[in-house]
Amino acid sequence: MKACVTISLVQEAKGGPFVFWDDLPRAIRKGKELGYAAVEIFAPDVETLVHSNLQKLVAESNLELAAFGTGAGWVKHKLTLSSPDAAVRERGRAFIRGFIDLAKLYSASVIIGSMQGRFEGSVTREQALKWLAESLTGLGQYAAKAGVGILYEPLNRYETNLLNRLEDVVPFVRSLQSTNIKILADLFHMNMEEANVADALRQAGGWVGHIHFVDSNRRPAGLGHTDFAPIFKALKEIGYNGYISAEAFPYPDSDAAAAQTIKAFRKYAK
Ligand code: LER
Ligand code: MN
Repeated sequence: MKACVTISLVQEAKGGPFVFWDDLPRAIRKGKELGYAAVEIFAPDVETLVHSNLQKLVAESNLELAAFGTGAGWVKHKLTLSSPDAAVRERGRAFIRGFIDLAKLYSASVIIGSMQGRFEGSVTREQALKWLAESLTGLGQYAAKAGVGILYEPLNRYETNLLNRLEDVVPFVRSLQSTNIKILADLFHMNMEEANVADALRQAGGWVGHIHFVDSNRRPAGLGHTDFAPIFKALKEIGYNGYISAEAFPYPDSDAAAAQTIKAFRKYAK
């Protein structure tokens, strides 16, 4: 398993659960210094990253770029893949295709979390899931051609009413018949939705493609009441060897949150 840390460059997400904020060079430097193997970047759009010094910063640091988050497609641009408006869905897919093109350059994956959307008004859950599945199928094919992985992230009930538990997400993702879409298991969302986090991970097995490592209260791992021992035991049992990515509030501040998370990583993941 490899330690990873999140960096957000999205102003509209201020107050959200990301460890480092705004200053990309400093975050990469600090992540490296603390012993992280990789970073996960949450950006407002692809253009911001193209015009940043990302390529040079990543090359110099020798850190891997694990994944790009696309949640800004929702929080900033109000795009979802299950919108009743076909034009919004297409703009949502175009937004994500941009990140897939970028991810190819870094051997990174692309996360689809908040852009899954929700059903409301006269739209049924079945209809919204159908639109979501259509979009994910197309994006899966596009990403497969680029050799990029997609990580689908189930969220808790206050963020989506589509799919909240791994047992529901596994058959949904399987039905897409895509070889490169896996599940991002966020331990904060799972703490709220799963009967037993370790069992849910065990049952999802090889579908687990990425972990958001965070405590019950969304503070860094070790500062809440999640019992991580059985969770890491389950991850080892399923042979998970991917990223364990710190996605938590910068509590008490970014540097301390990053230090706390890698301390917890070393305790549990080894
Ligand atoms: C993003 O990874 C996430 O977990 C969502 O809850 C967005 O805040
Ligand atoms: Mn998450």
